[in-house]
Amino acid sequence: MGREGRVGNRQLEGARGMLAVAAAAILVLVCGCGKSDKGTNPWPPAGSTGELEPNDAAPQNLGVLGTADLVVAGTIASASDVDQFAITLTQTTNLGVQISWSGSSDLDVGVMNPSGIMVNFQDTGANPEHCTLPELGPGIFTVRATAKSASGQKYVLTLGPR
Ligand SMILES: [Ca+2]
Ligand SMILES: [Ca+2]
Repeated sequence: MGREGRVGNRQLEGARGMLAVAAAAILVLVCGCGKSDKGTNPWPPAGSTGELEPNDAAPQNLGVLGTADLVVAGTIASASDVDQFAITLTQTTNLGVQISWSGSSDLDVGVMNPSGIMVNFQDTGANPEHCTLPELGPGIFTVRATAKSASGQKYVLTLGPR
C-alpha cells in the first residue's frame, strides 16, 4: 500500500508539472498575441493568399476577382525575382492594384492584359506603389511584382475592383 501511495504521489506531481508547463505555454502564446498587436503590421495579413514560387515565368493563378479584394503575401527574394499572378475578370472592371512593404527596398508593380501587353507599370520610388486601371476586361490579366533593389523583401499585394 505504502509503495502504491508513493507511486500515486509521483504521478500527481507529474500531472502538476505538466499543468505548469501547459500554463506557461498558454502564457507565452497570450504574450505573443499581445506583442503583435502593438502598432506593427502583421505579416502575412489575415486572410491573405501566400505567394507560391515558381511564378517568374508562369503566373500563380489567383482565380476570379469578385467584389472582395484579393490580398497576396509575397516575398521578392532578390532584384532578379519576378512574381506574377493571374486574375480573371468576368466583367469590365476598374482594377485597383497596390503593393506595399516595410523597409528600404524599391518594389514596382505592373499589369499585363490578356495579350501579354504591359498596360501599366508603377515604377516610382513610392511606397506603396498603386494605381487604378479603368475599364479592364473581361479576360485574364497578369499582375507582376518586381524590384529594383530587394533582398528577402516581404510585401503585400492588394487587387480589387474600384
Ligand atoms: Ca517571390
Ligand atoms: Ca518569383
